Amino acid sequence: MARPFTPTGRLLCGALLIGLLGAPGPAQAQPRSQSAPAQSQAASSQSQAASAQSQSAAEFRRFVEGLWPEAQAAGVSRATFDDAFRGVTPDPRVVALTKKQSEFVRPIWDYINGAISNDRLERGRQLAAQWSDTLDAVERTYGVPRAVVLGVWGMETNFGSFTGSMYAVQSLATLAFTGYRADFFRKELITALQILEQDHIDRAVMLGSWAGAMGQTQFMPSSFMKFAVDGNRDGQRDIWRSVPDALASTANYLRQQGWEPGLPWGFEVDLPEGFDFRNLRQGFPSWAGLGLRRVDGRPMPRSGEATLFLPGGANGPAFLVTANYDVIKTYNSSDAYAMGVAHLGDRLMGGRPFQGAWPVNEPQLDRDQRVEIQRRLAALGHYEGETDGKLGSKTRAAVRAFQLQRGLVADGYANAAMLRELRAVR
Ligand SMILES: [Ca+2]
Repeated sequence: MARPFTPTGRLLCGALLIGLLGAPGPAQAQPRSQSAPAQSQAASSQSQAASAQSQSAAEFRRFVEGLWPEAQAAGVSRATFDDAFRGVTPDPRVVALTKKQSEFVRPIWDYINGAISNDRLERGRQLAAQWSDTLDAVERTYGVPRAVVLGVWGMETNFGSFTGSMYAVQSLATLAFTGYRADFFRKELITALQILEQDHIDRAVMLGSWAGAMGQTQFMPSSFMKFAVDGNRDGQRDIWRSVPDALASTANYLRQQGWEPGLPWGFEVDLPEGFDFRNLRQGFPSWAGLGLRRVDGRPMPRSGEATLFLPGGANGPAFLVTANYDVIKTYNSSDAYAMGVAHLGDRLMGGRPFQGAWPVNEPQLDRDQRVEIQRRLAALGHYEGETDGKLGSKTRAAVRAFQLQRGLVADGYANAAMLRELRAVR
């Protein structure tokens, strides 16, 4: 999930993917500082550690008890509450993962190449065949193509092969307790308790990622409540163990987020010689009129609008993306993730690898340099987002505004050359 990630109704992807993406979220979120227990100078470091641990355990118990009024107000019984927290302590693995994930952002092509391996394609094709009837039904009911549903399933959990083994209540309680986006995770924790209260799933099966994203396609508890459906009509919405439930729930999620049936997410295009990069958003017929061609040789759609997207700059692969691409980004707002979902789905349907050449030999910006680009764009009045070093659509728009103002090729691409341009502004 998702960066400037709006903490409502969104999903989080699996811990592995989040680690690669540097998503979700705020590098600035810090674990709550623990008040140090009084220690004598003579105390050994071992007993200090033990004392800190027991202090922390007591604090955690107070934190859990402090949740009770909220849980009760949400309709959770005391029996469910006690059972949910039985034996639960803060999970140090969760804390470690929150610190790990925002350190490094891989180039989009590295991420996509890593995510779409031959093994994953093979597994995806097998499962697409195995679940073909289910996918037919999902397409008919929700109007979301199987390619996209399979793309999410593959990117989130490698088609159910790594759904996460952490008890969701423990992960969410750890995050809420340590203060990592505490308000968001506290609400998700209360919702997780409601899921147990309503007997949707047993505690022993309520497993997921470090961030509490659960099941085959990694729904947060709030997304489970809003969007999970009973795909196999057995009376349970089991996104953990039932593939039909998980696939139907994912399609329902995408549809409810605004998926427009019949509109592609987008596709790769060839740009004509002398293309004017000041063009950004047009109807498909206008794009065709400007000389853009799909690399797969198929005709341009007759209707619908699309935005030109150049994730590797003017010389890299070019894409036209639609409002449905933005719907994929409600799952996880990273472009690398959304392109991964879209492209994995296309490849599973027989599509070819990207044809354009990524700038693989270009030196990569480090975090300080990415932050500097944002800071300089902000100083010039082009950028109002966070200076977090995460180069997303806001940064791209700011780069583009700067390029247009300076008469540069307006590809919105932030790289070392762009940083040099910004540093040269007097
Ligand atoms: Ca079911």
